[in-house]
Amino acid sequence: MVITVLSGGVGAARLIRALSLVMDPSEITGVVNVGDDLVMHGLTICPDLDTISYTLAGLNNDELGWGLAGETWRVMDELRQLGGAAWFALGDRDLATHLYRTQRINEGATKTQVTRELCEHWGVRTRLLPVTNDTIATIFDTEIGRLSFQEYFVAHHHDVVVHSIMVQGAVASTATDEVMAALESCSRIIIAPSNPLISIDPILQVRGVRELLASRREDVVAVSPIIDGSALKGPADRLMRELGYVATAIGVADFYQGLIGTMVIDETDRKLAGEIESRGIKVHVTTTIMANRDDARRLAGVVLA
Ligand code: FO1
Repeated sequence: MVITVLSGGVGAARLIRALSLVMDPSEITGVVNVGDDLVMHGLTICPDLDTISYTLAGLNNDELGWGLAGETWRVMDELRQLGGAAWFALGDRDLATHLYRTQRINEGATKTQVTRELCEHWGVRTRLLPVTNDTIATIFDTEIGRLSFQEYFVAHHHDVVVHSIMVQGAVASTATDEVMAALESCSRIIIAPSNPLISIDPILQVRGVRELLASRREDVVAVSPIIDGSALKGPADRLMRELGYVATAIGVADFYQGLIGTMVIDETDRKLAGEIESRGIKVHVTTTIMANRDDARRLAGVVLA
């Protein structure tokens, strides 16, 4: 079976790693959010693509949840002493990735090409595709004004009230040919347990993606990132409440209404299954927290069943 996974960062990385336990990793394509991408110190940084590729290569920093294992911070320490912008921490090893990507982009390569080169270098067999090679940027209108993604997420620790979210550039963007071909030809599309509003929505807003999913609705399976009313990591539950959704698997089902045929929810949320099914969505209940390899295998099995 060939599958495509719509992916944010950590939640998607773990799901793809789980799927790789039960199927050939080269039959998985990750279509990855680039709405968090930024240019800092002149370097092009793609946090979600890097989180997934580092995780699949076994190089990820588990403690931080981003960046590389065994990281050192000498460049950032020096930069801080100079009074430079060090709030978005780029580790010494991680910097090499951004330097390489930026060099290749300056030479005329696309993010798609650079991602392929990096994955080949790290021995990642899953195909990772940025959803678009156009520039899109997730922007927050908040109680303290307009913030870029990383200003909201890192500088303000996602602890300000959000009034609305926009994906700048999305209307004029197009999904790459590789992305559209993967979405059209795979036997199943999986929406990873990533934040629906800030990780998956920017992918859906890229021209062509939403319509494609709607036309293949019966083949689309979403894994809920909200368990018992909370997100495992990050601000998904808070943002859903602030933007008028119920912060449960039901809110997730409402957000994906018309795009998915099946939803996988956690055991803890079994009581919500009937209400989700009443929206015309099939429900599978299992342990969605991947605390060990057995959990990961079980979830992967359910998603592929
Ligand atoms: N997250 C933080 O909380 N603090 C940081 O300083 C930080 C730096 C950083 C550098 C490179 C990178 O790829 C990711 C980084 N992240 C950092 C994580 C990132 O902000 C978020 O995980 C994603 O954008 C949300 O998916």
